[in-house]
Amino acid sequence: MVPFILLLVIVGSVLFHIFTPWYSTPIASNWSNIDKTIELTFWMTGGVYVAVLGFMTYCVIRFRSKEGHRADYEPESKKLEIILTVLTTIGVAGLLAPGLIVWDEYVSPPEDAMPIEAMGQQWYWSFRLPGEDGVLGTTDARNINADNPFGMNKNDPNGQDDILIEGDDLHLELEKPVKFLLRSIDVLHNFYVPQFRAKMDLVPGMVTYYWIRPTLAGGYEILCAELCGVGHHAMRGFVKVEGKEDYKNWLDDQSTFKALQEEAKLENKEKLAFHKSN
Ligand SMILES: [Cu+2]
Repeated sequence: MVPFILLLVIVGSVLFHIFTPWYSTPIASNWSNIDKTIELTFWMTGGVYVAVLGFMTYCVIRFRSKEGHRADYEPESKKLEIILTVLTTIGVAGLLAPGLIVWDEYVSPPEDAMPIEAMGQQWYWSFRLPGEDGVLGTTDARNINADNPFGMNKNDPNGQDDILIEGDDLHLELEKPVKFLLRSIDVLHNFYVPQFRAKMDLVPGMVTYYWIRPTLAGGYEILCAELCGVGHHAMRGFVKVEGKEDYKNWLDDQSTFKALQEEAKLENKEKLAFHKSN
């Protein structure tokens, strides 16, 4: 009965993975290498899994208890230890080495990658794009208030033309490489778009980054992939990958830091006038 159940587990696991209903989403970025490392990990760990269970099945049949037979006592075997050490070393190296190569690519953005800041807080995303100068202005968490939610340094000339997007709606131009700069103003978050095969933690106090080149037009969901409090499940955004023309139209509708500051000033003046007149 035991070997039969073990065999059933092996065959069942393999069949389940062949006919799994949980396929990856279609890939929408240049990171097919990430998929390849996942596949390699899957094949290596899957192979070991089948081999170990197969060996167990064999042992249960081959060495079943018999009247008058006793197991040998062999606490140490140099030969077996060497074989297992070498095999394990090859296996672990095979799992780690491709990942290191892909990681190096992942954090080495091309020169022409446009920086885009994704800012996370409980529990929503906001985005900042460099304006025409192509440079993001500096920020400081101490500057954050209702009129300056990004904590922009008001005196930094590079920040004046920065485009601030407070809705959870980011657009990207097809085939244009982007370097995502990730900033959190409260707790750990993680900027994840499954179709891009890319994610990374946002760590308060530092700026983390990775880059992608969107390769497939369409709308994708942005998820937070790091448990960040009771609203974590609702911390979602939307990214749209589109052609040059549509992207430019969207960009033209967005406001710069300077324009938003002037709006805020005007609003505050109106509020003040309203209070005085009452
Ligand atoms: Cu979260």
